[in-house]
Amino acid sequence: MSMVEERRSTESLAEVYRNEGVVQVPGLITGDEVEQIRTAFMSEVERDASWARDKGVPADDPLARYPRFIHPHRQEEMEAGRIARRLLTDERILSLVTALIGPALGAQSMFYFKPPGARGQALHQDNIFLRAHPETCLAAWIAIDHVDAENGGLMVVPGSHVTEIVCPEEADLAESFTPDQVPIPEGMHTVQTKMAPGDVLFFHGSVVHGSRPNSSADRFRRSLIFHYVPQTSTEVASFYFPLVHPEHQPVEGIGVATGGGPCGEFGEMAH
Ligand SMILES: O=C(O)CCC(=O)C(=O)O
Repeated sequence: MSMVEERRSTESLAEVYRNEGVVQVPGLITGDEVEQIRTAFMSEVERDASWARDKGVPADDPLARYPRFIHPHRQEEMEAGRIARRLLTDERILSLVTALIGPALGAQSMFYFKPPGARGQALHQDNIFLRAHPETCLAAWIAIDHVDAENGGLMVVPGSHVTEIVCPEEADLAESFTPDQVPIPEGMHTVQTKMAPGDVLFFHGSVVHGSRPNSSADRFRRSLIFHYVPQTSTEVASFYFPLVHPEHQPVEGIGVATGGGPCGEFGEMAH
């Protein structure tokens, strides 16, 4: 079965997710909302992006002017932050998240601008960072532009959700702005996603995924990304606290994952 699900029944989405660890839902967010998100984040990054700098990005790198925003939902003083906060617990997204992993908590928001010429992000698995235990995390990757191979759309390895977390090797820094890369699991292969604005790609915390550079002349590849963890998690890495409850209730009983995890201190930073 294809990971792009045209039929909108929740059962069929959940079945694709169970089999592949990844499922793409077309048109979940409306064109007007996408436009509002794009405008709010662009005006914010063009106003002041100094707080969002990624480590080790040189001043002449396209990502220096357009750094990704980490946890914008915590910055309610800016319009982009209020939008991220609202969408993190939006019913359309959350009901699918719940169908895939059960009742969930918001753990992270991110916005990638990925302008023309920007490097991508080497293949990785998200739960090495979030360390949600005993289950895993789930990403909801919302396309804000048309994304494809040329502008560095996401690549995923369907089926890799059943693999363990693998400790990363060194990535090629000419292609990736992050330094770590995991290999493609044996017998599996990457699939290049193709998404339209408003499509949402949901994927499991063990799914190997990443992206190549934006090699287009003039096409941004913007995406708003959320990460969720099951409410039944007993541990999550400290970087993701405070977790966001869908009804904005206090979150109790989830501990901070300690001890560095199997591959060292990946849980103390964004990914
Ligand atoms: O959008 C990308 O290029 C990478 C994003 C990613 O890896 C993630 O959301 O975990």
